[in-house]
Amino acid sequence: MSPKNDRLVASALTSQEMPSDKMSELAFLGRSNAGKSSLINALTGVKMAHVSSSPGKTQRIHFYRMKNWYLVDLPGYGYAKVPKSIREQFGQAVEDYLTSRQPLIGGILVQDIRRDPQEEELTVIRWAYERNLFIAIAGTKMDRLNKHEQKMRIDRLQDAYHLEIYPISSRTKEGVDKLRDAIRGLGLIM
Ligand SMILES: Nc1nc2c(ncn2[C@@H]2O[C@H](COP(=O)(O)OP(=O)(O)OP(=O)(O)O)[C@@H](O)[C@H]2O)c(=O)[nH]1
Ligand SMILES: [Mg+2]
Repeated sequence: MSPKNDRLVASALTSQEMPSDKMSELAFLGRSNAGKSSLINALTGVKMAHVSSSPGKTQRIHFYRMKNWYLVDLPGYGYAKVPKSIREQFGQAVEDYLTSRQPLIGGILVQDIRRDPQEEELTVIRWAYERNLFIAIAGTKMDRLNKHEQKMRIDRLQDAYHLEIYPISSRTKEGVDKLRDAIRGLGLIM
């Protein structure tokens, strides 16, 4: 196993394949290509999640061991080029995970700051509310916008979600510290 994967403890599709020690889990989820894996690597300072050169590569639920929790990288939804049968299989796995996984305490919904929320994002938020899970929005790829556009997009997502928006660039590391602090605020030690 390569050093970057030392923390990967499970790549699961079914609950039987997931860790059974009941340590808290925080999930990173969002549309394919939104920048989940890049954000995970920027937050942890470890190149542990695979950054896709072509989107739709994360097709299993990956569990990475942190000090007192598991960081969970969920497959990105909404990527058309992944065959439908596979898409449905991991779509179901993600839904099962988010709606019934007991150690799950919350999610970071990762979304390209330039995009508006769609049906899938709102569904995810509803699941989180139904279970009283922590949820925050990480608006990625801020480096793609100028200052004026950045402000417009942050305001827009704030209005759409009514949740805390963490504007982020995994490329320049802007905003990464602030999100890391929020995660620490949940009692999760990086
Ligand atoms: N400019 C810029 N590009 C980014 C940023 N974050 C991610 N990217 C790029 O966006 C593409 C997708 O990034 P990933 O981190 O693999 O996205 P993902 O959400 O994990 O994608 P899937 O695993 O396919 O669902 C890659 O080409 C990244 O280099 C960012 O903050 N700024
Ligand atoms: Mg990924």
